[in-house]
Amino acid sequence: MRRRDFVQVGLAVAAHAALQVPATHAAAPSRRIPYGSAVRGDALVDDYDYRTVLAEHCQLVVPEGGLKWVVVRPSEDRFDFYEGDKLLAFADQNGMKMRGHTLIWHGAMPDWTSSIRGAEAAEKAMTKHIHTVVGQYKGRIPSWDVINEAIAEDPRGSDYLRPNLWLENMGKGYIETALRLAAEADPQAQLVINEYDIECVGEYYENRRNALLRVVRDLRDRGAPIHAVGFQGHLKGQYEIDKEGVSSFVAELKAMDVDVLVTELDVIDNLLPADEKKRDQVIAVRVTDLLEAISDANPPTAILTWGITDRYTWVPTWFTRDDGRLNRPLPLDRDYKTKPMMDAIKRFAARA
Ligand code: 9MR
Repeated sequence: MRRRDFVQVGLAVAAHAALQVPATHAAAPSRRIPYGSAVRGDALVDDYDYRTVLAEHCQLVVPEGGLKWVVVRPSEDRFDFYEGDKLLAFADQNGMKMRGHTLIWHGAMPDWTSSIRGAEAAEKAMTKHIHTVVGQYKGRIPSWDVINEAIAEDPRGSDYLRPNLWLENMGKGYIETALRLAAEADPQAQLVINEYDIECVGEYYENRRNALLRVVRDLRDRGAPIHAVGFQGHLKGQYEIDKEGVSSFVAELKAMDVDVLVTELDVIDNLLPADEKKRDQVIAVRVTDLLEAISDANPPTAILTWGITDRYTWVPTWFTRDDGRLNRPLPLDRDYKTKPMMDAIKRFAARA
């Protein structure tokens, strides 16, 4: 990247005034699928090159952590929108849209929530949270991951939902309640159920797709506001995409008038070849296979990767390589150079 192409701006983080980089290619030509990335709030402030590549490549951003309960709800009575506002300011200044992630998830919950007991208290806490957070960004965050990772790890029979605070206290209906609360707070927003491990070949993945279909069908039967399913897309590079399984899953959703999008794409590469060229090729193939399989039935409304550069990724937290080489799960390398994964996404987004 040539720094002199961009106007250096000073940092005045508190006012969120400094996150702007000069106008680039952020505005999406109409009819292409918008591409975006999860963003880390600290790097957004500290790393000029990071801001620049985000502005250059993305039409969408989503906070990797900044809108989770543990950040937004330091205590029962306090809401902290510093991180959300900071990213929204960056998005606004650079002609991007922002997605919201996430309202209801078992992870990243502050300790104080573990004392919530009983259906009434849980619904009260859920109502306050969703009304306040979605309300705060009404008309400004057009798409929300309302429900994240609700499917049981290994769904069987009636045990197809993952245990969490909400299921334990409110029963299965917590999903419908959360969606209705989000729709009340912003009737225009796209409301999404977001899920992982629904893309690859094998019974485990098939069971998880079927459980998710069951949830969506039930919501549709009850007239609940569910607009889209998010494929997180944390692909394990060693597994093939179930192209037929994914297409028929997306077709069944489409028949219920439910869209799909890709929300957290990356390719976990700890078991892929050491050779970087070979590794990058496999990664691009997996990404293309997933995007094609989805689009064969219904093109995704958006494609987001869970980070844009290998410099900032969650993957090594769980999937370091035995050979000591660094992970390469994202579209740009650690020096912000484009990899085949980015080419695959761009080709795809433009074609659609
Ligand atoms: O990438 C995120 C990581 O930095 C956080 O520590 C973690 C807990 O908040 O969440 C990670 O993001 C997860 C996302 O919110 C939901 N799907 C799986 C993602 C990767 O673990």
